[in-house]
Amino acid sequence: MENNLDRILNIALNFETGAAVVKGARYGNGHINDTYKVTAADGTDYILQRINDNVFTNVAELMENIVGVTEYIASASNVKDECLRVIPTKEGSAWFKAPEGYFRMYNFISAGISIETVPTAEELYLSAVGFGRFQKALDGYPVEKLYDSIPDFHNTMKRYERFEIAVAADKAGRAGEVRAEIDFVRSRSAYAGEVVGALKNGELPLRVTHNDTKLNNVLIDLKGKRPVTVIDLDTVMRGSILYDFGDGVRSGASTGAEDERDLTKVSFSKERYEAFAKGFAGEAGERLTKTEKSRLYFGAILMTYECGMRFLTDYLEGDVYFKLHRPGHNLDRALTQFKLVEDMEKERTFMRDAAEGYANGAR
Ligand code: ADP
Ligand code: GN1
Ligand code: MG
Repeated sequence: MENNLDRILNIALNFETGAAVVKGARYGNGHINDTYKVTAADGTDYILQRINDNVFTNVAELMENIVGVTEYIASASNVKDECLRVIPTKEGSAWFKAPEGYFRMYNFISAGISIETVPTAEELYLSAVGFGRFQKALDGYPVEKLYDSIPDFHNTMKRYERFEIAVAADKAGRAGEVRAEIDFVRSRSAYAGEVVGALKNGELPLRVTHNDTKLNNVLIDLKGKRPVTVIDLDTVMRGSILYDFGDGVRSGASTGAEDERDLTKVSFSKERYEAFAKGFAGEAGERLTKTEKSRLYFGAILMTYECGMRFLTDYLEGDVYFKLHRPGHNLDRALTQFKLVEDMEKERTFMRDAAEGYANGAR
């Protein structure tokens, strides 16, 4: 749903900004929420978001998670300006319910930007350092305080079951044209149970993880060559560290965009994988268990497989989840992910050695 900009400004007036909000525009490239950059009469910028309540069905719990995590991180930081803060409504609530849906406001962090293009190895390294530090920063966070904002978010088994249901139902009448892609997912169904099983039997520990560590969810100061802030905290929940490592690689180590149509431009970059491994495992590696260190690399294959399967499922279900900018967008996205999975499968040894090596401080 496109929200009318006048309404957006009106909604912004309900939040505790220093001065009244006077202008605003759509902002960013997220696939889930509707994001606006708004500016108050005193020149201060804010982020106003309509929360996608189709995806996040319990907004109160979602915002309790985010308030808890942002306050925890800010309390330990000396650069408060660079910390994500929830701006309350004038009534003191963390969200505002308008007829259009649920809205929230954040301080606008201008010290860094979201990289939306294919990153250089150095840029990806910086993003990895950012996500690695985020992981460390939340190490002591009381997990019992966190709600599952999306239950089974990275339960790849459940994702696989839903995929098979979507194939069988074929709601959008598209299954016939994507037989090869359906076969691709089926032929690798064994991936789906690997991490879920290891978490269940205790081989891998549950940690507080971000779960959506894609490149544009960390703001980078390109001039200062440093990560500034990890954003998009909707999915901070219990998870495996493999997910955070994996999604960073998925989104950053491709030579093409996530929705590139020319698949000859899409391949797995070993150089950028190495950069991500160095940054992430270099920051967070020390505290990892032996099993985590040795299986970190598999998170990259799993997250890419899972994400491709989610795009394909959404295509089969008639494009009900991810934001689209053109017809066939979800299928284009699925195809890039499957190409990357194939590439990564040929590089398992290299991937494992690099991630484990950096995690052990031995590379
Ligand atoms: P989505 O869940 O839709 O991905 P995000 O929270 O990631 O939504 O926001 C979308 C984009 O808006 C981000 O990728 C980033 O570019 C920008 N953004 C979000 N929050 C902030 C913020 N506090 N300061 C600056 N930019 C932000
Ligand atoms: C979504 O919200 P955004 O755009 O950062 C999605 C991720 C996917 C990603 C693929 C809550 O991330 O899980 O990996 O798109 N977020 C949610 O680009 O589903
Ligand atoms: Mg985002």
